[in-house]
Amino acid sequence: MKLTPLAAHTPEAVRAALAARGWDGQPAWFAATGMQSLVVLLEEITETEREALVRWGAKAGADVLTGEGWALVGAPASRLAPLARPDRLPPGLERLAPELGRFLAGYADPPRRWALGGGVLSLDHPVLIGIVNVTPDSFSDGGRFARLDRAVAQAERLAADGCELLDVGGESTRPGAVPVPVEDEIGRVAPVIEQLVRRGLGPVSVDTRKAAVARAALAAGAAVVNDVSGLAFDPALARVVAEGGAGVIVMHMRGTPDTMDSLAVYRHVAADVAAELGAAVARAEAGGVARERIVVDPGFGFAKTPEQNFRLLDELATVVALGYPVAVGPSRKRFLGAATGRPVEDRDRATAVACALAWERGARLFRVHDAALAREALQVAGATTSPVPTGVDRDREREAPSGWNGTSPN
Ligand code: PMM
Repeated sequence: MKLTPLAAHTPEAVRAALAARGWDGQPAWFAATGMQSLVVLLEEITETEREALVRWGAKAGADVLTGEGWALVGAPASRLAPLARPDRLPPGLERLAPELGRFLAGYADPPRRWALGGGVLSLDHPVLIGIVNVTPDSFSDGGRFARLDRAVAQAERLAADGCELLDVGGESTRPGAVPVPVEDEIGRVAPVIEQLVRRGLGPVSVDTRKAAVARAALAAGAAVVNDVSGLAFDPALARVVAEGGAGVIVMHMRGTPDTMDSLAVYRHVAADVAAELGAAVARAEAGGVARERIVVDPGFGFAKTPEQNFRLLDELATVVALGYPVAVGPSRKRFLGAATGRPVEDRDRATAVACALAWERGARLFRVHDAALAREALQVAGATTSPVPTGVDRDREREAPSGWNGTSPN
């Protein structure tokens, strides 16, 4: 007998082992994803539900750890799947099916496209978002690109270095930054957006929390609104995005740039951020924004201590499990300085590493100041871990009539 432990952090090793033994791509992929071990934390459960889970766990061979009002359930995805099917659900666990079904469906078939205003971005590879700051006081570029021509030159360099979206921001969100009146913010971003679109450097996103700025930016040709407040700052913004047919990035933060540092208190940072992003997504959808237009961002550096940022980076899967494409913006941030001791102008290598780690954990879009280094790191990461494994026809797989993940609640 010969024993070989296989890598189990992605389905790839199992899929390849099955394919090498004659399995077709599609069933091999199904079996491999079904074998992946998952852990879910259930909270606010009743005593009856807890007892039903323990009974089910003993029968199904799943690990169930419980306490008052909570349970941790660990099992291969294929074993969890019946819990998401109303017809196969053990009595007493009816409340579990819808949410578990949503999670498993998104896990088995993560979003691979993002619909922007006027087009679609494929997420089968790492997508770089280049930062074009037109603030005179941005913490990381000192306002060097405030002038229109410099903003255009910066955008050209970012596009040449592989950025597929350019993010234009006219208001600094660092702690203590002076708020910018709407008219000034429009005056900064709209001419730059217009120029970038005219020169074919787009698509372009606007980094703003304000409906009036977003409206002007969309009129100038922007295809995306990137809101660091997660649609909490301006209640009118979601509707502007919806009516403009734009894409949206809803980022997690708490409070305002002035108050956020005092709000960095979490019970479990990844779980709390995911829950609060869930509320942000609900605001977007309530405003009429279509699901396929929404990207979520955990908001590195916003209302988080360095330690919390690193926990969040490591536990990004909890945010990915919301089922929306995930963008991250670790670029040059303080937590990278905390780990490396490097000043803000020397954090692009650390940024590139953080992006590669985030890709491996499921992020698909990367907002960066320097695209060249991040692109290289992501090329290596993307070549190592791909959401579309070689030898699998994902379109055919999507049409599969059955499988462990035939659990979609829809
Ligand atoms: N960070 C900043 C500004 N906008 N948007 C998104 N989606 N994610 C981020 O992490 C983010 C952002 C702050 O950094 P900057 O002032 O250097 O642009």
